[in-house]
Amino acid sequence: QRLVIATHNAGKLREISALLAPYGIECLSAGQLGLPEPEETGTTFAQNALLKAHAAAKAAQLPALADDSGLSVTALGGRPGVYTADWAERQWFEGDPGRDWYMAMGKVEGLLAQQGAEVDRSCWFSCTLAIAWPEGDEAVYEGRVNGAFCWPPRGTMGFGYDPAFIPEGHDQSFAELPLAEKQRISHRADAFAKLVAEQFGA
Ligand code: ITT
Repeated sequence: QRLVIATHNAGKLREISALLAPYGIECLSAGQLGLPEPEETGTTFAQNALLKAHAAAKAAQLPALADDSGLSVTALGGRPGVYTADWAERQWFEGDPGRDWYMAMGKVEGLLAQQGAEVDRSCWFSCTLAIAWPEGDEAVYEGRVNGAFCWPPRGTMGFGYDPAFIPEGHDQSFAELPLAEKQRISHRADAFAKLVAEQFGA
């Protein structure tokens, strides 16, 4: 079975490939196939995940899996949420597109700091996975992990906002915990458990 992983985010691709490894699925990345990156015009995680999955399935004529995810902060009314990637300005590192995650985390911290030292720092990561087939069928799975926003950022592993997120029940950030632990408890792992139960009979 072949599956296109419809993401241009290297951190996500690494985690998704590892989560799929036990199921004997051949993963092809959107980058490897040279698929275009569709504009994320949706206002919900599900809309964006479906948009990316359908675009890739159609272009590659293969089933495709997309991941739309983000960090929601309680005291900020759930922001940045669907706009988590947009809060980081695009940067160009020697010709490679990238984003300034430190700046984006600092923006969250700046807004929290305005609410005073006693501000509620609770937040959660959401992950919505969409799988689409070239014929147009689709399915959606949602996952979540609760935690606290920490400042300054800690750790060098993971990607995106990992250094500023301390999952519930832990003292270390997602960027300090071993990847195996993140893969056990993350929003992505939560959504994956639902996906594999239904799609891969695990
Ligand atoms: P694709 O659309 O190509 O998959 P993207 O980075 O644009 O890549 P999103 O629109 O879903 O993806 O943005 C989600 C952002 O949320 C992502 O760029 C990260 O900064 C953040 N994020 C999601 N999951 C995360 C995780 O496990 N750890 C840290 N940050 C995460």
